[in-house]
This record gives sequence, structure tokens and C-alpha cells, in this order.
Amino acid sequence: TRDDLAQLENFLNYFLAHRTDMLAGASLLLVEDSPLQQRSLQAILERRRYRVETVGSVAAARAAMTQNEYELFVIDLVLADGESGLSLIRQLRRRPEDFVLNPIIVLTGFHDTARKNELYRLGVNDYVVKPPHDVELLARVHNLVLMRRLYLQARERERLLQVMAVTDKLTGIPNRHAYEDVARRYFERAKRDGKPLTLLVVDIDRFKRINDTFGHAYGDKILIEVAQRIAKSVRASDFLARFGGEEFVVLLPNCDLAHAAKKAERIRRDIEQHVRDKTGESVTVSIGVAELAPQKETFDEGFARADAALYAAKVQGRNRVAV
Ligand code: GH3
Ligand code: MG
Ligand code: MG
Ligand code: MG
Ligand code: MG
Repeated sequence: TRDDLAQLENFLNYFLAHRTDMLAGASLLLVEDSPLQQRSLQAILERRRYRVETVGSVAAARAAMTQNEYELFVIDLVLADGESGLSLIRQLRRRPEDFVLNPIIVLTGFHDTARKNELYRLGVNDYVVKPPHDVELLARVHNLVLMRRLYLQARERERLLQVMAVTDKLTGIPNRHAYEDVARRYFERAKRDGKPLTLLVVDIDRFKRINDTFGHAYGDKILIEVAQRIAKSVRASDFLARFGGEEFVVLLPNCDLAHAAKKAERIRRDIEQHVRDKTGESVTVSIGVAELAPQKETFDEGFARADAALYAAKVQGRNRVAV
């Protein structure tokens, strides 16, 4: 009834007023061959400030789709020259996520159940019989645009959380969580393949003094520099992570103890030469190296040997590599 529709319109207005950012400027592709229908549909949709592009044929729709991304497709079934919107619908339903990413409303004069069912089976999201009522069409359009945007928002949030979970915020390199995961996998692989796997534990020397002398923020800056220096020295197959405070770990697959010690020495020298504090004094690191023995020990036991080597390097005077 008219009252119901007025109420629905009120609701829609309320909804839109509070979710303008969720629906603002949505881009729609209207595939409709009748100029008269084109004008009236466009007027309805543009009243809600949707950006509507209108095409009259399958070919024009295909061309538009290669140029632009659309948040919703409103597709008429019978197009000019006896063409059918079905081929477009099939094209828009190739991947499972198309149902959400390429929502489709079929707009048609047909309203028999068999046809409706066939279209739903093809994966269209909605079906509106012509001539559509403004409010109904807009409600359906809003639902689908909102669904798509919420989905993309959730997906992006999920992606960000996944990255955040494994990244150290300060230095941007993998964090301890990532390290533990990767270490377990590298260790299992080395055990299986019988290939060497070595571990470096890198600890900045007298870092507390840097913080105490120049402040915590300056200490952070040094931490970032050291992380970047180490990152530059390791290969893509090597795995660098921030283990904790001013300690880093590097996993070197297919690298034996002698090579790992050489690599550690290069890292040590590189930092000594290139990382300096405000007064021009070198920032240095001590590095403990251990080749893990996956056949004979657990990862933690191997780690303990690298950590013991690091302790030895500290005791021996710092700024050195110990095996
Ligand atoms: P050593 O040569 O024996 O390793 O001495 P050290 O001072 O480096 O070692 P210690 O473990 O005594 O101190 C580490 C310091 O690192 C203490 C802590 O405040 C600082 N630290 C840990 N995490 C951060 C951080 O994220 N930012 C800054 N600026 N400092 C940190
Ligand atoms: Mg038509
Ligand atoms: Mg310490
Ligand atoms: Mg230290
Ligand atoms: Mg430490």
C-alpha cells in the first residue's frame, strides 16, 4: 500500500543518511536497450547519486566492463537485435566470489517462475519485473552495493590483520610469531631433506646505553637501521625476524656452519661500518651461530646453542661472531 511504501521510503532515507559513506557514489552498469527505460531507470538511480553508465547491447557492456569496475550490474534480458543478457550473466559468473563482487539484478518483462529459477540457478542475485517501482528497485540496489562493500571491507580488514599478526610494527620485518612458524617449517624440511640449516642470533651491543644517552625514540631509530642493514645482507630464501627487544634471528636454509659464520661476520662488519649514533660512534652487534641438527635435537636445543654462542661473544668483548 501507499503507506507501506512511504514507510519503506522513510526507512531508506534514514538508512542512507546514516550510511552515506557505505553507499556513496556507487558505480552501476545498466544494460538496457530501450531508450525510454534507460531514461527512467537512470533517473531513479541517479536520484540516489549512483553513478550510472548505460549501454544498450552486449558488445557495449563488454567494452565498458574492460574499462571500468562496476559495483552492480542491472541487466535487461532481451536486448536489441534479439541479443540476450544471459551471455553477460554467464561472463559475470566465472568465479565463486563473483556472486558478491559482481552482483546482478535482472530487470525484465518476464515473470514466469521457470525463467526466474533458471536465472537464480545461473547465479543472479536478484530479479525485478518491469516496470519496477522506484522504492523497490532502490532497496534491492542498496542491498547489493552494501553487501559488496561490506565484503570488501571485511576482506581488507582480514588481510591487514593477517599482515599485522606476523609483522613487527617498529621495523617492518617479520615478528617472533612469524619466526616461530617459519622456524618449525624450515626445521622439518631440513630434517626431511638432510640439508643443513643454521641459525644466527644477533644482539645489539650495549643498546641500553643508546636508549639512556639519546632517548628511547632515538633507540627505535637505531633498531630500524640495524634491521634494514641485516635485511640487506640476507638472501630471499633466508629468514630474518625481530626476536625481541634488540635481538634478531636469521634462519639460513641450505647453509652450513662455515658459510653461516662468514655471513654473520659480513653482517657484523656492515653494521659496525654503517650504523652510527649521533656522536659518530659505531653501533655494533654480537652474533651467535649454530648449525641445527634436526636428526639429533629439537629446534629449541639448537637455538640454545646459538644463544650460548651469543653469550660467549658478549663475554669475549662484544662486536664479534661466535660459533
Ligand atoms: P648487551 O651488550 O649485553 O646486549 O647490552 P644491552 O644494553 O644491549 O642489553 P640489555 O638486555 O641490558 O638491554 C636491552 C635494551 O633494549 C633494554 C631495553 O630497554 C631496550 N629495548 C628493547 N626493546 C626496545 C625497543 O623496542 N625500542 C627501544 N628504543 N629500546 C628497546
Ligand atoms: Mg529489452
Ligand atoms: Mg641482554
Ligand atoms: Mg644487547
Ligand atoms: Mg638482548
